[in-house]
Amino acid sequence: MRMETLTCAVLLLLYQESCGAVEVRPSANPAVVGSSVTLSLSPSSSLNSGSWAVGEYLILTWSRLGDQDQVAVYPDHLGRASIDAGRALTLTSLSVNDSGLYTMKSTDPKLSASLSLTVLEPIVNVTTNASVSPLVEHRSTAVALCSVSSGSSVSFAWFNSSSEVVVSDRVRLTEGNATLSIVTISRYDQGPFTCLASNPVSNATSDPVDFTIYYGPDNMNVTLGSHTTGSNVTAVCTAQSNPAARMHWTFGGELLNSSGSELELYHVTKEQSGLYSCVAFNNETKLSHNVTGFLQIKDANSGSDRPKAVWILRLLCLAELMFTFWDI
Ligand SMILES: *[C@@H]1O[C@H](CO)[C@@H](O)[C@H](O)[C@H]1NC(C)=O
Ligand SMILES: *[C@@H]1O[C@H](CO)[C@@H](O)[C@H](O)[C@H]1NC(C)=O
Ligand SMILES: *[C@@H]1O[C@H](CO)[C@@H](O)[C@H](O)[C@H]1NC(C)=O
Ligand SMILES: *[C@@H]1O[C@H](CO)[C@@H](O)[C@H](O)[C@H]1NC(C)=O
Ligand SMILES: *[C@@H]1O[C@H](CO)[C@@H](O)[C@H](O)[C@H]1NC(C)=O
Ligand SMILES: *[C@@H]1O[C@H](CO)[C@@H](O)[C@H](O)[C@H]1NC(C)=O
Ligand SMILES: *[C@@H]1O[C@H](CO)[C@@H](O)[C@H](O)[C@H]1NC(C)=O
Ligand SMILES: *[C@@H]1O[C@H](CO)[C@@H](O)[C@H](O)[C@H]1NC(C)=O
Ligand SMILES: *[C@@H]1O[C@H](CO)[C@@H](O)[C@H](O)[C@H]1NC(C)=O
Ligand SMILES: *[C@@H]1O[C@H](CO)[C@@H](O)[C@H](O)[C@H]1NC(C)=O
Ligand SMILES: CC(=O)N[C@H]1CO[C@H](CO)[C@@H](O)[C@@H]1O
Repeated sequence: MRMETLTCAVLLLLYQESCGAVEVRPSANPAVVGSSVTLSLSPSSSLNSGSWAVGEYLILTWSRLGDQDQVAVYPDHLGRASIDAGRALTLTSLSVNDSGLYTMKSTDPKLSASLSLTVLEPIVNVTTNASVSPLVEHRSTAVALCSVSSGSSVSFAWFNSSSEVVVSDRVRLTEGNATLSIVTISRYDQGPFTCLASNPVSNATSDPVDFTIYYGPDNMNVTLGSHTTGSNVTAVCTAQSNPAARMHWTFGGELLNSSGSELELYHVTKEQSGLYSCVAFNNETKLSHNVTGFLQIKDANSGSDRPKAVWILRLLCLAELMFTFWDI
């Protein structure tokens, strides 16, 4: 007898299921609100009498009389709890309050086992509330708050397009990552941003949040180039700006009669050579920026290839002269 107990204890350490030890195996853990869960005993055994309890509260008791099972369900679980021949407990219509430590106690034979069950509410309706008013680059802070209509143990994560938002000196995640703040926003922060809410039983993503960010004008360029007298010149000015910048042109300090990103000059003369400025203004950021370029206008009849050709001709003449000398 003593020897047997010792062997049993050793085996128990090695392998719990020997020596009449049982463990509780849940069909789901965590389980979802509204669903059912079965807490099976492993190995399954037709124990003669015992009880199931959650915390200190009895759920049901059973005992076998002859070949008849007598099961008594306590009022708190009436209609929701049952056991099968293997003494597995099934609970239906689970609520969050069903979370707890479930213990099976058998009195014949003497055995007990327990399991901590968690019941979670699935996530429903992930929404964000973000400011819809436009933001100004380098000046505004963007804030977006994520919330769910229902769901337990929810954790939040934010995505910028498809990559997860990472915290930096500019980007903050607060309130358990539910709130995203971008301080001194930049033009590259327009998103779309989405919030992923998840718990061990479900997950859901919010509608995308797009920020409207006003910026610029900056990174301006102007293309002028080289032209000949009498030709028509089209110069183009570009700027990064949101909303699009309004543009005008100046030449020698004078405002030109041309507004918009394109400057058109017809039948140009040499006097129109010089520095041209394109001035851009963004009416939302109230910022102005300009870029200057040189427009070169040359005489149409004095082609630049002429002098070169003359020199080559002269060299050829010289060579011919030299060859004539050698021949002599
Ligand atoms: C869960 O328990 C709380 C208090 O502990 C109670 O207010 C609530 O009504 C219970 N919910 C359900 C579904 O039993
Ligand atoms: C989702 O949540 C928003 C904000 O909390 C609410 O206005 C809306 O009615 C909810 N929709 C559903 C289907 O629950
Ligand atoms: C977001 O919701 C909170 C309260 O739920 C409200 O105080 C806040 O003004 C809302 N923010 C925006 C940008 O709508
Ligand atoms: C917030 O998100 C970070 C990853 O960006 C994660 O490491 C952290 O555990 C999250 N915090 C909470 C409270 O979920
Ligand atoms: C969002 O993604 C863009 C493009 O990768 C990046 O430039 C920007 O810094 C990101 N913003 C935030 C707040 O993660
Ligand atoms: C979201 O839930 C689906 C199943 O509904 C699962 O396949 C996926 O891995 C989950 N994603 C995350 C990020 O938890
Ligand atoms: C310049 O523009 C004028 C007016 O649009 C046009 O009549 C003329 O043919 C153009 N000249 C050249 C060289 O394209
Ligand atoms: C400015 O251009 C418009 C049409 O493009 C023309 O009607 C107007 O006479 C021009 N004004 C001057 C001062 O050249
Ligand atoms: C800026 O100009 C646009 C049109 O170019 C106009 O729709 C907008 O109302 C203007 N904004 C301000 C602040 O004047
Ligand atoms: C261009 O910008 C400079 C300063 O950045 C300013 O001094 C100058 O007056 C501007 N020129 C025009 C034509 O607006
Ligand atoms: C399209 C283009 O040429 N962009 C250039 C405009 O000028 C800035 C500098 O002011 C350059 O960085 C851009 O590449």
